[in-house]
Amino acid sequence: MFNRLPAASLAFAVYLSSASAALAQPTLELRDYVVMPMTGLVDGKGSNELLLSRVNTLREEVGGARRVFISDLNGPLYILDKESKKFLVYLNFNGNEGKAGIFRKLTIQQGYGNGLNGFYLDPDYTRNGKFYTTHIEDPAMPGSNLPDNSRVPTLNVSGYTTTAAIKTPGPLQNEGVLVEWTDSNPSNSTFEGTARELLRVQLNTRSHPLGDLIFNPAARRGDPDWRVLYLECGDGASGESTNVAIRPNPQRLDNLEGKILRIIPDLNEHVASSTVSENGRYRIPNDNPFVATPGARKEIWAYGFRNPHRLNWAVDPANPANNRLIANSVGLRTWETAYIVHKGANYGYALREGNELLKPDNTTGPLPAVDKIPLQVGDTPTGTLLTPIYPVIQYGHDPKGGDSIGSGFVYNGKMIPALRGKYVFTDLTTGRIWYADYKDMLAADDGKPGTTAALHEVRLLWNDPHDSPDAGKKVYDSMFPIVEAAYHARGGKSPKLPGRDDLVMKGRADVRFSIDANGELFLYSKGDGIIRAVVEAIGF
Ligand SMILES: [Ca+2]
Ligand SMILES: [Ca+2]
Repeated sequence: MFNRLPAASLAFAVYLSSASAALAQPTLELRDYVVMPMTGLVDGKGSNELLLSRVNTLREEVGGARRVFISDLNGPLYILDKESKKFLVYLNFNGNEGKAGIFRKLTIQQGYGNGLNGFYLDPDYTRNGKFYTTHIEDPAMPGSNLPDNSRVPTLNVSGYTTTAAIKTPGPLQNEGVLVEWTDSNPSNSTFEGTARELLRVQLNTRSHPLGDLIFNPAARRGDPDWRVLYLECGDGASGESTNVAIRPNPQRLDNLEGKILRIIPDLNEHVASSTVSENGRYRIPNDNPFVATPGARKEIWAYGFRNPHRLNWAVDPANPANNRLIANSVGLRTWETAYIVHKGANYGYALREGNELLKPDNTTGPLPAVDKIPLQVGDTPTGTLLTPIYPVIQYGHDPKGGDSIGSGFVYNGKMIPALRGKYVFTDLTTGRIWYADYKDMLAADDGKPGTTAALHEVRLLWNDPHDSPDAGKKVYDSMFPIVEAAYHARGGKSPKLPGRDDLVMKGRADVRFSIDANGELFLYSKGDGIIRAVVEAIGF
């Protein structure tokens, strides 16, 4: 297997022989890809300000070759030229007082998911110039909630109006906003065109907001899922609240918190098989599971989640019947989880955490003998009993595991055949990486809470550019020391990495995977603001 490695220096060869045991274990080789423009401060005060760049998504248009789109929660949506490695600001969402961007009430100071939280290109972007974003606003901030184009005159806002926020029971703090953008010339690297607010949702707190969004990459023109948008809304931290007025929000079908939603953003798409939403801005497919349930939000596709902040589609090129939507959801005190998302299914939170019972005091225990959850639409549960659906991946809050699952992908790229059919994912806090065989995940989706996919630890091989030239590549147990070294090399002054960590008190590695249009993997961290490419897999 070692002959797949690039030519090594003498020092590396010596190192390799002493580390050959480590390399016999699954190892991903990384190469630094690009350094994000710094939007944080090396001597920042709050935990968000300390992050050198809150890089949050990397997307590439279908058929794209020369550029990728990269978003930073602090406001910028960039286009990166893949050849020159130059960033151009495509749109800037941060229009806080004195800032040049679009949204006056964008909130970025506190809360991991606050700011420009979600971004996804329409599958037909290259032709129609459409893309979708989610961002978080604090209604208490000064200024209008209408977009300000005074510094972006090519954004035409003449017809723009906001929508009534979809109601959420209980005390409220922020609002999540979904916007459709239409660039009249998608071939250049500047934005010129229009925007439409599609949806606005009330959120109980600044935690677990409206966030990730995705189109089914396997859907083609004419398919029922073509240009149908899946998006997730976290529970606004309602489910862990001791306030009984909001604790059931992830279970209640009359609000959007703790849900995965499915809508048709374009009013002209699937007209015969859908109805126009309450606010008139998008369509709801007729086959959504709760369109006929009185009092239920028709946008809901699945529910009972805490913070399903990363969605991805697992695509099996050999058998499309195996294609699944996967949600990675951050746990409360005990379990990190990945779920296969099924239409209409109840994923249990806040009555379950992982494959255990979650009690009102937020500790977990064994499942009840009769494992049922009542259907609840409004204030009180109904008499209808449902069986909750359990995770296919689960790991515990432990320094060897983590306490905050990041994103994951089933690899379908060309560059690293050894990774095909494997689901690789991160923990945000510890920076640890694992893989599961996708077939094991499908097998664990069996209705049995006790069966989950086997997890395999993944190590990392990386050449620290700040080491002496002959130091060579080293093997790392996790991304944590890699990010830590790069954070300090970029001038970060915090002795520990920014972000909360209740496990080892060293901060957060804050590492996520993303994929380009070819399915090739990238790892990026908010801590050091660096994107790295996965270039090789050894020992898989
Ligand atoms: Ca353009
Ligand atoms: Ca199972």
